[in-house]
Amino acid sequence: MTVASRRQRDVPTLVGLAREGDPRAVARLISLVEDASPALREVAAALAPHTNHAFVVGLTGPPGVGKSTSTAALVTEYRRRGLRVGVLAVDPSSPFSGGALLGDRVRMQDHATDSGVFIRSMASRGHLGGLSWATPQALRVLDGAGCDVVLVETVGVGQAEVEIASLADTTLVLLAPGMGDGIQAAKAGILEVADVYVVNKADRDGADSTVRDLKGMLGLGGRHTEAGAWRPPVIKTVAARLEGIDDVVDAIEKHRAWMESHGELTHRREARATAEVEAIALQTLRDRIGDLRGGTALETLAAKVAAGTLDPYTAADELVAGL
Ligand SMILES: Nc1nc2c(ncn2[C@@H]2O[C@H](COP(=O)(O)OP(=O)(O)OP(=O)(O)O)[C@@H](O)[C@H]2O)c(=O)[nH]1
Ligand SMILES: [Mg+2]
Repeated sequence: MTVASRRQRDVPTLVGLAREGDPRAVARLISLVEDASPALREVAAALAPHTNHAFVVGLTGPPGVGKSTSTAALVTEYRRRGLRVGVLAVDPSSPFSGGALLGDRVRMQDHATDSGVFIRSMASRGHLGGLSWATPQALRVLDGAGCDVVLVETVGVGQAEVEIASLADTTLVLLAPGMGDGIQAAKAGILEVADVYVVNKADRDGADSTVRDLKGMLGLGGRHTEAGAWRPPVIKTVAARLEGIDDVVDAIEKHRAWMESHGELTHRREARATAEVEAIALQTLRDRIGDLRGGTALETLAAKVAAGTLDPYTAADELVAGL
């Protein structure tokens, strides 16, 4: 049996098993995605008919604010509501994947034996933002495996918030008292990406003033102050004691209902798909340009441009015409 035909047998079998909730099949499919396996195309095609069910919730915020604790608490609440939950923890600093984020795993221990929960850590492989390029595909795997909700946790390191927002249906931004969050939040641009604010560690001093600061800032301007816009609520939680977590889930549900009634959910998902298709198409074009005339076409044209015998636009036209 050739490698290709073995793969053809494997992928549909894996997808079938994943759809039945087999955690090993889910893990295997995510590994294929992460490793950019040649089977990626086939995996994507096999999953497509079974996707667009899961609701994606992104959690971001500064280091140590309680994202992992909140993620675990949200899993508990969603399970209480009878939903199947997937968790993707994306660690921007870790060169490891799969078994990384031991601390997070420990926090997830309660859920480790629950067949209604899939937990996966991913490294971001030095990708500029906090998120791995493989995250959208991994989301599809969890979606295809029948998750009703997928929680994506990533640490807020600048660009990551923007990326998580482009990936999630609802984005939670977590803050905690006494982290200078007000100004930090504004600086990081997270006022633009949050659909729901969570002020965690509300058992600590200063939670109320953090809430006040945030509400004050939300009134100052930005997309949320436009007429008819969604107004992000600010919710206090003590994630470590599961306090306020039901309110967070209610807020997510409200945001979802708002998006559905305003066509925003479709809009967000289409924008996400647009970016994804475009990225794949551009990569394909780049690969084909690289292959042109045994890989020498670009080099030859570039030499002419550098020597001043050809202008760059004409060179680019020639390159494109050769595809
Ligand atoms: N007092 C208090 N501590 C909390 C609360 N939630 C989380 N913590 C603690 O805060 C610390 C950090 O929590 P994590 O959930 O690991 O925070 P994180 O945002 O995931 O951290 P990174 O992934 O490292 O950025 C841990 O020691 C938690 O036990 C809370 O509501 N109150
Ligand atoms: Mg964490």
